[in-house]
Amino acid sequence: MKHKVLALIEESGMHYISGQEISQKLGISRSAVWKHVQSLRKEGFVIDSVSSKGYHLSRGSTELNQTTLDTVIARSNFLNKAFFHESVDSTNQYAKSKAMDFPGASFIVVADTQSKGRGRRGRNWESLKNTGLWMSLLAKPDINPEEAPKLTLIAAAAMAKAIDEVADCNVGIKWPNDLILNGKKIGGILTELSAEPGYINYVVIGIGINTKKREFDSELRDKATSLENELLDYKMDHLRILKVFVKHFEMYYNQFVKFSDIEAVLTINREKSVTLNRTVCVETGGETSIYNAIRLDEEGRLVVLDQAGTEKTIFFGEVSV
Ligand code: BT5
Repeated sequence: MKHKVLALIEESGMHYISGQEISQKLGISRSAVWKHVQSLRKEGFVIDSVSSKGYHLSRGSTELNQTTLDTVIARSNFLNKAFFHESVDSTNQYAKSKAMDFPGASFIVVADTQSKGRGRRGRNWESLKNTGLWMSLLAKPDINPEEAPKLTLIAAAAMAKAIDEVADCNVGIKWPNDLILNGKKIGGILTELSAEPGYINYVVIGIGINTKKREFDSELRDKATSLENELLDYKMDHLRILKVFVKHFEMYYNQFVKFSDIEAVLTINREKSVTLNRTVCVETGGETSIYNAIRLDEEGRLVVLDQAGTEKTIFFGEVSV
């Protein structure tokens, strides 16, 4: 309930919101509202109160923790639950372990560090403490399992847009799951599926974004970067990125799940693509071939031309440019 009180105070922005209005909206007494406000103040939120006007948030927290994550959830029409941890093996793994405990629920998992962060095909994802945003969404969309790769494109579009807005930059997308800034990787997406023929039990969409200024070790030095490394004026703020991401993600997700519409998502993926109109190496089934990437089709698949000029459609695979 505390985070719902906070969400209402935050939503009123520059204006004050009365204790009466909060108590009516949430169905709790005014003294309960007061107690929640006191508890939020103890957590560092600076909430002014003026007797004739009500409450106003003069300094919110920029820290991502269970309380602030709950505030994000309180505003969401898609997520029902949030888990914040200082450390987990992998947020994807943690989400999967909770999948059956909350039937019908969609939720988010965030951690400060992951001891076994994973990329695709069992690769390692470096996730040192407080150097990036490490998160997973678990959802149970009523779609055909074959449609699930589109969720990666939705996440890529929503996160690229969120970072652009928050950090004032222009993030590129390397089809299908890499986020690129100034030619280097700032983030990646790992979508995992539990499904039966024609039915999705759940899907986990894991996203890692490097935010803090840092040196990467030898293996990553030439290919990885972070927002603070690339953007002089940017100061790490995971909470803002997450809020804006969730807003975009749920809009695209609802449009997709309810109306099978990913037009806006495809437009963003096309506009931001660092893959199209380039020569690409595509690795599928252990074989690597060189193509020219020419477009993303209406299903979000990569259409390429082989050396002989024949069109091929790539459903998934490892693409390097
Ligand atoms: C990805 O895989 O790019 C998907 C990464 C998903 C990570 C998130 S973090 C939250 C959630 N929980 C998890 O356990 N995973 C998800 P892929 O395209 O396979 O790229 C993996 C490759 O990226 C590695 O082999 C490294 O070369 C490189 N890499 C590893 N850590 C990196 C980092 N922090 N930043 C940039 N590149 C990295």
